[in-house]
Amino acid sequence: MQPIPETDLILNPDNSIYHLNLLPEDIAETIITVGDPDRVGEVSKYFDRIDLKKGKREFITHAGWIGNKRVTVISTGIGTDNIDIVLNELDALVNIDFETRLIKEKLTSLNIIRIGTSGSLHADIPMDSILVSDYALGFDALMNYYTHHPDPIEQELKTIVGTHFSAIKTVSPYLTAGSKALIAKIGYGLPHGITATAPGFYAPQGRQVRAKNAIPDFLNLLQTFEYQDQRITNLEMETAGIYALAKVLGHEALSVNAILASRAALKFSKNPQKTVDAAIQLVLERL
Ligand code: R1P
Repeated sequence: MQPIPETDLILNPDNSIYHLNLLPEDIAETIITVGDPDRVGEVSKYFDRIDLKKGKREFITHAGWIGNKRVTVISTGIGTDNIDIVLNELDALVNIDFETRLIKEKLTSLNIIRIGTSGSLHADIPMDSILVSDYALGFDALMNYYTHHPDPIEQELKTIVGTHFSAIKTVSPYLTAGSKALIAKIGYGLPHGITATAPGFYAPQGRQVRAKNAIPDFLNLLQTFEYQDQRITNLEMETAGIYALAKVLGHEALSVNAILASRAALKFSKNPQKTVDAAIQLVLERL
């Protein structure tokens, strides 16, 4: 095995990983990710003890304890391009020996739980509800750059989804399941479905403001997809990258979505902070 060159795995002078600015001992095996850097403190304020606060760019990290459990919360910023950085660097922190630059013989599997905000696609998913992603469907291009192997169920769903969205020529949507263990532990009793991950906020999520939308039917296509008991429930910008890269790297991942917008009712939440806080408390109680 050849050491990973310093151009492929960049470390800072203090041996911390390049973007996250973290040392291997800084992170727990349970990681909460949030998009908004300001949400990190909204999570860690519920920790019994905080023993680390670090950050660089949009990647703010707090680590601490809830009872006997060590937990890390980190912000990813927006989009699956940032997820590429966060997932690879979290993985390197546990699975690469920074001294030898070799992959460790014994690999560590992290539990990665996203607490994000999202818009629902259907009138029966109420505003301010908390929804769990059984699957994530990526309309971004991140996974074109990685070798990944959908399991038979993922492949079947992916093929059916591909036919439904065949009018969209620019991408071939990728589909990955969330961690069954984390869904059972944290997601029980909550509405659930397929989360669509978009590579932008406006036209890529079917919004029309001033720039003309090239796929005016996109929202309707999302809303009308149905296969067996699965439908696309909500839209956001990170979950597909998290699910797919976690799977490639051997980690467990779950996405919990605070529903702040209803694309069916054309309304936005009157109390988004309260809904996000409810999602945070629910996840922390069930960890
Ligand atoms: C867009 O406003 C951002 O909000 C959603 C989207 O996925 C995107 O990141 O999630 P977060 O609130 O977790 O950032």
